[in-house]
Amino acid sequence: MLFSPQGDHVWLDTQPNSEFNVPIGAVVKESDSGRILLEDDEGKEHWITARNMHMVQLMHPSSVQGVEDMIRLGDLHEAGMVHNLLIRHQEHKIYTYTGSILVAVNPYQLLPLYTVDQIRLYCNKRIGELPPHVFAIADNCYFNMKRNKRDQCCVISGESGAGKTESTKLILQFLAAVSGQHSWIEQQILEANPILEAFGNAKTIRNDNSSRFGKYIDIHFNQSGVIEGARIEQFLLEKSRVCRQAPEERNYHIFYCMLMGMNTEQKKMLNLGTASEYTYLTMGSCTSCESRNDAKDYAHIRSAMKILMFSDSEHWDISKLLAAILHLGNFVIVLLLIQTLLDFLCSPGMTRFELQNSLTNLSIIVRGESVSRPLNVVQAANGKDAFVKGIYGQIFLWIVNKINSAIFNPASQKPKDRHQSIGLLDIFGFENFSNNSFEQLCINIANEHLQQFFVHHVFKLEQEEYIAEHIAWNNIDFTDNHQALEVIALKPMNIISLIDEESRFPKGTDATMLVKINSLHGKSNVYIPPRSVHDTKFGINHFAGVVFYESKDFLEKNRDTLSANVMQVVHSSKNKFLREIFQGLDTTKRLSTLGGQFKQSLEKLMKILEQCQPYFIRCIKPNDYKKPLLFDRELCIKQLRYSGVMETIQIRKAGYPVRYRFEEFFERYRFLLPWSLRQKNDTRQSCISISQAVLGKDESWQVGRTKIFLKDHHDTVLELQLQNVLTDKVLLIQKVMRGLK
Ligand code: AOV
Ligand code: MG
Repeated sequence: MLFSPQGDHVWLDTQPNSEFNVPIGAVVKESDSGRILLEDDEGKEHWITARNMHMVQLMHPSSVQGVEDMIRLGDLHEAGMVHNLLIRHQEHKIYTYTGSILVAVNPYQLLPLYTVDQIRLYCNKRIGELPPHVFAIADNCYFNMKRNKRDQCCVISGESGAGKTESTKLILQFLAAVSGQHSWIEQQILEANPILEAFGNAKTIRNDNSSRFGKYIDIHFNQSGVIEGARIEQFLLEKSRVCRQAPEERNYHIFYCMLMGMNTEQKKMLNLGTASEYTYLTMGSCTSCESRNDAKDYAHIRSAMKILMFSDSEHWDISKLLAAILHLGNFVIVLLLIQTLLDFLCSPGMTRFELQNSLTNLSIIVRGESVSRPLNVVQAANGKDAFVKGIYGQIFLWIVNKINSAIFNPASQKPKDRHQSIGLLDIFGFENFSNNSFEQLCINIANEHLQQFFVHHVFKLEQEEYIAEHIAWNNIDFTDNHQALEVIALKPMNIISLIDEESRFPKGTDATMLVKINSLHGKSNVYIPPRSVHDTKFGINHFAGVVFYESKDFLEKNRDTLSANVMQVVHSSKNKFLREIFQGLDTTKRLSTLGGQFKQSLEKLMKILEQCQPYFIRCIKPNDYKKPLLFDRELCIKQLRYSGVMETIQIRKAGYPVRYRFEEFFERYRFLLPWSLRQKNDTRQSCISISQAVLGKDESWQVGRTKIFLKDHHDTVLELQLQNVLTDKVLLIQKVMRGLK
């Protein structure tokens, strides 16, 4: 390249061989004899002379200005992609398309993008008509549900703190607004969130409001597109957090909210103090969270509960159990007989003797008979924690059921009036902490499943269909995580099933489990065995990187059992609510383990998703410090790379994401057929005529054997034309009618 004049934009490649460093964008600031001064995207200056000129390349104009849809980038490489997101992020343009897939960069600040006016603006617009926005995705979901009479789903992915939950809430807010009724049910669906987040979200080091459970919200619409009801499916709440938190992390929000928000009298009745007084709230040495207002949140939780028909007594019952959990946490087993504590604990309905006995003795059922033996202090403490986790887990399930009973409308399930629905999937994002356990494994497996769903849809199904339809097509390579998923969770003797098998085996330990996994998967490139026989950490090569898991406590967490006598206490407790939340749960008879249940619910979810027309939102976390306007290129490149955005651009650029069967296409767009070409009885030819007339002969749509294949923007053009023609028709009819009068 020749020496560039001032103002030229270039790519600067300073570290060609480092893994996550790609050329950075730069602008020529000065140019004098034989050398130029560059300022790169991060504000750093570089002098370039003839000797290192090979590090510099001219930038394509599309990259200089940035593009709304990455398939329009002239520089179609990682550097181009990350630079595009970076310059847009600096201008608060956090949304960018890749075809119809939305990339959302977390702004970590409130932007004026979500006002009522913005909702109105995005309502009933095709993708590409307005700047990229999460509302545009929501609107297209809604539009396609009505147009295609098909259930839709929105799969929102990204690592912890990337913005999945916020995006989900925004989509819900949009759908509630455009479905147009401003009714009670819409308000109820929206208000389910603060309750679920209070009980299922917590501050972690990655995210001040981290979802510690997965959720799938299915919103049901009637034939006219009005919201009729909804249903929430939950996945695997991280129960261990109730008893233990890592440094700088908190327990579930609800505890802190309750302690900050309850009035003195209520707190006195429950014998409650401040958060710092409770072992279960102070394990992470962090009881407050800068970005949250616990007292204010409590007021919101209370009002949301009222909207979702929680009675005052139900709320009080929950509060009593939450208080009991906090007191139990402070309860040192050797001081078991401290009168005041026990008196308090008895108040929710257990007798002191029963509780003391159940926490300090272990009952096991041997050949139908219960055998009891005393526990040592450590075992008793573990038993207490298991009890507490059990109570909290059951409260959470009870709350989800309660919410569902308010928002679910059985009428929407009638087969005749088959509902149309939009499902929103918001799970816990991929996690890699310094210490990872069974919970992280489950979370990361869920993310593997989602990634596979994405790969399957965007790459596999699409390319298979081109071949089946005889479309001219050059195959695009993509990274498939199918093999990893097979080893971890799908094929016989996969890692999860080995953990499960060992959990069912009474003599199984974390060590024997590791031995089995090593012997079966030691040589696979997905599994990384512990370094020595004394090492208890194993690694898994996930699509988003290698994660090392501490195998200690895996089996206990997976078994997730409560001892028989704790269950006995619960069932004979005088506390009706405690009995109610455990109703139907007999853990001693339960066959399925936690991992087993989770696997089952994930597989069920994948089946539901497969029935839907999917939309994808890829959330990106721009930095690890939760800071606005800070864009860590390396962190972003990593996320773009593992989520397959680069390959997605290639396939979306080359491919045809929109396709119709000829009959469908003709039925919808027949009004666009020029008069001169009508009345032919050949649907295929009519489709071609419509496309030629509306899209142009030279445009890159294609005709397959049974379908017509279009680019995303073709769909937009067709829909806009159709709207115009139909409006013209209405105007014409109105004119004729007026003439007749
Ligand atoms: P996550 O759902 O992807 O993480 P969240 O949606 O909870 O992440 O986002 C984390 C935080 O980022 C939020 O609490 C907001 O402060 C901020 N944020 C995200 N999106 C926006 C936005 N559009 N506008 C303003 N701020 C935003 V996890 O649940 O941890 O995987 O398990
Ligand atoms: Mg979340």
